[in-house]
Amino acid sequence: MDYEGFPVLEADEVAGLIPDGAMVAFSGFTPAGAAKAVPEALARRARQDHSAGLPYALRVLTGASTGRSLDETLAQAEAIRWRAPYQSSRTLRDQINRGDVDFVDMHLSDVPQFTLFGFFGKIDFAVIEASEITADGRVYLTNSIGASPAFLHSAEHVIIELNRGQSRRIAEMSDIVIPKTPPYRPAIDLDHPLQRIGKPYARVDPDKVIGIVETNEPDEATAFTEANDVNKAIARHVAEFFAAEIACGRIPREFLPIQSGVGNVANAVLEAIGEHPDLPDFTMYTEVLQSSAFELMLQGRLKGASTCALVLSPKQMQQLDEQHDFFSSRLVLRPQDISNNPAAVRQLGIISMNTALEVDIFAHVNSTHVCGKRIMNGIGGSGDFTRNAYTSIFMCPSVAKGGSISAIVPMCTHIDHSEHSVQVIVTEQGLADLRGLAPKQRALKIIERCAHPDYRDYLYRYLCDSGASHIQHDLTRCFKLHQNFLQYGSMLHEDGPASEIDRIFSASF
Ligand code: 0RQ
Repeated sequence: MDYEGFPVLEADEVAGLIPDGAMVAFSGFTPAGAAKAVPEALARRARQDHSAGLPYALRVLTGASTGRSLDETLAQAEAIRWRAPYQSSRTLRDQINRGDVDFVDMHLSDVPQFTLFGFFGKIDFAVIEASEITADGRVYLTNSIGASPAFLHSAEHVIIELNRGQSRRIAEMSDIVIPKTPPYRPAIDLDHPLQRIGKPYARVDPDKVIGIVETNEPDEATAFTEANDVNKAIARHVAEFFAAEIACGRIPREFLPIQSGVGNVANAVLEAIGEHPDLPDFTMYTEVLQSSAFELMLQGRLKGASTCALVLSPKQMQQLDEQHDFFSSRLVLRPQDISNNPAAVRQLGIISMNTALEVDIFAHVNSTHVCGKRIMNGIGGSGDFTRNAYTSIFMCPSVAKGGSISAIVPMCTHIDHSEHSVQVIVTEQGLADLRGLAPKQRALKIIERCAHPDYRDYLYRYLCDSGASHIQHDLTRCFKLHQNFLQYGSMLHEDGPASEIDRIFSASF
């Protein structure tokens, strides 16, 4: 049997063609549009080979994180040897942190050009989910574009997962372009988030397509919980900040396009922006469009969005299909080198909002490594947006793990975003606008506005006792809070900073 001249294969047949050690590039940017059947078949093959005493593990490349059937299933089968550029799977995370899997944590906008320039080496196979492929090699992608156009271009062999369960009409929202190679690369012609500059399909050389695997599965749903009081407080501070910035003319009256990270804090912030009476209808230029943004679009508050992936509930996906005309004029799906393009971010004046694990008193941000060692997910697109944003914002609860961890620390144990790129910090305690402030003023403001009251005195004293210098640090105890946590399970252990707090803080700054 064939489809448009391409052989139709079973997923297990495809798995049989992919040898141990191969570099496989899968579609997927979050669970949206991720390959599903072939990774599961590869996991089955890995288990069989392992029980026969044979090695089987792959080098796995994707657009970003993926659905459960990709990272989690492959990781459980111990079928991943090397992984880039981002992940959020519990099993894979543990394997990376044990040193069993090599993980390359990188800016998502770089993935397509790393692929095209050969920086990852040879891409042996690309496994790409599509809603349609034509005999002449046009590939219509599904709920994310990610790095799939580059993977289709660069891979030696291509397998298409033709997913009948995904709407074919999503492709009408796609705007796909592969930028030319330097030194012949012109500027990206984007004056507005919704401007279209490409085609609704990606291209593949038909001779490279070794087969089609037919599937019929929706994307795996991402669970969001209702916003809690902490997230609501963070969201309120952000919305109030925007209203004040517009009122004093630092953000134009018509607002600027917003980038918003994924997760519960981001959902709460978008809801708060939507509800704020003084904030105008707005646009987004972002990498993931998630459920709260979709609802705001239905309400008319979100006028339009450029994104790389659609992470919506099954009900919302159905609405998207049923009200196609409404959404197709308001949504553009782009490859990640365009959705996250640092030049476009500067050009369009994007306001970036991302979540931090920890922030230090001088505004360095750690988004990725707990205690500087254990990776959580990866930097993702946060750096693509932060560095060139019109205003860059990082948000997080002031404490984690029931108060045993302070998110505000003297010195971050790993730095993803430096003080030079970070402009505003927000916790449920308040918001610190750091623009134009020297390090000492920054530290005072972050401690006063963002730190949890239980940690404030300790942080003040750390600053004061560290002596005069441009950035005030005491290298003998800058990681004391982290050491306490590692040793005693709490940063505020009685032998640690808590017992020091009774010393009266009386320094002058
Ligand atoms: O742990 O799940 O065991 O309870 O970290 O923290 O508060 O639920 O927040 O889900 O938004 O994740 C930075 C990881 C935040 C995420 C990070 C523990 C905390 C909890 C999760 P539990 P929350 P979130 C767009 C942009 C980088 C990529 C990025 C992320 C868990 O936002 O990966 O921005 N960002 N991409 O208890 C130890 C601390 C901690 C801590 C929180 N200081 N120390 N544990 N936790 N702070 C997306 C893409 O790029 C596709």
